[in-house]
Amino acid sequence: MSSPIDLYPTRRFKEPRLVYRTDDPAVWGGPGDGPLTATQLDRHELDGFTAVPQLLEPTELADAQAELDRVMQDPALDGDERVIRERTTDEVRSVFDVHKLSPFFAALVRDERIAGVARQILGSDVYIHQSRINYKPGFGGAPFEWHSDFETWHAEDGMPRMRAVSLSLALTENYHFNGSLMIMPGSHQTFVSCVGETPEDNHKASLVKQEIGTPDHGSLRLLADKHGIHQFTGKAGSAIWFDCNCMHGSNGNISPFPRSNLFIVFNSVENALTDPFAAEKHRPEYLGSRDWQVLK
Ligand code: 6CS
Ligand code: FE
Repeated sequence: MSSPIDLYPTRRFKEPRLVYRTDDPAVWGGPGDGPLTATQLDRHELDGFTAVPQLLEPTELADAQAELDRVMQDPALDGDERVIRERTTDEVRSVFDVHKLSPFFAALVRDERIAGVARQILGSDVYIHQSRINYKPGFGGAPFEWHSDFETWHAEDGMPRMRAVSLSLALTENYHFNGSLMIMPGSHQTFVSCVGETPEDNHKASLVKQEIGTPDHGSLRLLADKHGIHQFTGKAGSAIWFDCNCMHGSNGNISPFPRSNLFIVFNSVENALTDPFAAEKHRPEYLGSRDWQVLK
């Protein structure tokens, strides 16, 4: 498979670079294409995210939380590589492929309130690039360092363009003190070319603590000075749509309350993966799907 021209070179130069986003809007569809209004789409283009105060009805939320508990305790997943554990406590940090592991989540991601918005934002049919539960347990859930998801998906998975959007759906309440998501609003317009080559099988380390593909402090300071930092809080059942190139991260969780979110990445069918742009080989299917089906 050959790769198209690399608009976003990363992990290649000795010094970091800031690169303007090229030709890829955050919003590809219009108000007639789905549930979001023109005002919401305009804000999404400017900020790179859209908050939804209540995506799930109470009964749906109760079912989703029961399914979360079932997946987290499923003995069939013992030793499965799709289960990532915290380095120090051995507690579950993430479970990947939840839309394949759970018929409940498989149906949920196809719901018009979810898939319909993804199609509207991306202006095309979509498929699931990656899905996961981020569990962030209480008493020691570790942080996620500042990063752009697109940087990793471009470098390690071969995602050519910025035409992917993520949904983070809160399954427990996200307080400001239990490691909730922070985004720099508007940062999706700038690509930070990161320093450092991709080691072999980098994902085995990066999913516990990302070190390669995290921007240098100077670039982060520039972006934070320009855009500020927004911290999301919300009840269980609330959600955030955010662009693949948003600069984001989250603190550790020393509170007793787990911060568990369902995280689904939708990619446009017109943006399917090619060879990785900065890695020897692409990552496994559960991290960056190549064997996908259009979401119907
Ligand atoms: O590896 C991934 O696909 C995602 N996880 C991490 C920790 N960083 C990049 C991306 O968000
Ligand atoms: Fe991320």
